[in-house]
Amino acid sequence: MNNYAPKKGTFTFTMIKPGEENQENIGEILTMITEAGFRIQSMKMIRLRTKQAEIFYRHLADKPFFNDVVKYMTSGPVVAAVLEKDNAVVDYRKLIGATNPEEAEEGTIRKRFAKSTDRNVVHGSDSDDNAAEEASFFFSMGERFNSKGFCFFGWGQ
Ligand code: IDP
Repeated sequence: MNNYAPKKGTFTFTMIKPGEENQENIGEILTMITEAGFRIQSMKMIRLRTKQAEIFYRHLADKPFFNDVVKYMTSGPVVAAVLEKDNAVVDYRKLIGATNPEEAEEGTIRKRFAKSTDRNVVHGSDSDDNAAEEASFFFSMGERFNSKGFCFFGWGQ
């Protein structure tokens, strides 16, 4: 075990969202992620409770679609992962594409797999601060592994 915390800017957080249509594409989505140069630092399948989804999406609490987002995100398991790469947040937002898949560029995950904004297949953190917060919402430092296979100790981010 080493005593280094993962440095901000070197990782992002993602979820593959619930639903049969996403479950059948988990393998292909993970392949797109690793082929784009991201290393998986942590990963698990988990079903969010309502309270957890409300907290995770609290920045949308005043939006008319908030309850639908919470309902959908708790409707089945998600695949949660921390992804490591230089410039991870920005590069991953590029890889997933625009929130509305109709506006997503060719070659992005949402363009390839998403049918609509409310079921847009993947989440990706939108800032380094949020990546750190979202990663620790799901994973302890003992569940995050560096490229040598050691987990982080977790002082500071
Ligand atoms: P992002 O996922 O691309 O970062 P956010 O604005 O943070 O986009 O919204 C979070 C999630 O809320 C989106 O991924 C999408 O599932 C849902 N969402 C955003 N805007 C709408 C909308 O106008 N209608 C329905 N759902 C929406």
